[in-house]
Amino acid sequence: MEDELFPRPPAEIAPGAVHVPGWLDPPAQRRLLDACRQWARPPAGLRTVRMPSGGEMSVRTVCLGWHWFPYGYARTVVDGDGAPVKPFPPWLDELARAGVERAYGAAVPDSEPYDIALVNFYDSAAKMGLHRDSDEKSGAPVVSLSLGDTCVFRFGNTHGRTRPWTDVELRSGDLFVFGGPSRPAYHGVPRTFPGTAPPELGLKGRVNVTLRVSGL
Ligand SMILES: O=C(O)CCC(=O)C(=O)O
Repeated sequence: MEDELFPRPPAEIAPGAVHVPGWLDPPAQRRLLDACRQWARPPAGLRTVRMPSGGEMSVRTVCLGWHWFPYGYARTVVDGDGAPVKPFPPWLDELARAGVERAYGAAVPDSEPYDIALVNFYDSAAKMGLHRDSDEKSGAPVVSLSLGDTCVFRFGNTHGRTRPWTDVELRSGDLFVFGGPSRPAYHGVPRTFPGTAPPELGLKGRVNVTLRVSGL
């Protein structure tokens, strides 16, 4: 953060939606990326998600704790190799709670532990359409951590995929938390900026880790 020419202060993008630039320092980014690389291995590793429409998501994903498929959660990779989903490690719950506390200045208002991680890998062409995270039964805030290439994160409204929205640049190490009235907001990633990852991270592309409470 201190290397920025123009400092990027934390910002509330919408009620309950907070962007904290540079929250993870380079060693913490490295540790999280190393873990993502382990999680990406089979069985129950990185996969391409096929939508009910027949199309494929351009992002590749691996899940921890609960396996997300369109549109639900399971304990096995029901739309892939069938293997049990990898466990959600307790340190990710601690990281999620620390993220909420940093964003809101207060502890998570929900006592259930974080128990789902979706790890998304974006190559230079990958993007994610506007959608809501609505398959969880808990209203606890979603915690998003970015690694590697910078992206445009589009944070919309709770009514539909149309404007108004706010485009936020998420860089490696940034934290974004959305909860409260913004928990059901549409959001997506219309583009990344290939080649913008910090060279010392050793990542070509972008990785996003979203942490959620399933309520299941
Ligand atoms: O990659 C991102 O920043 C957003 C990911 C996302 O929206 C999701 O996993 O539902």
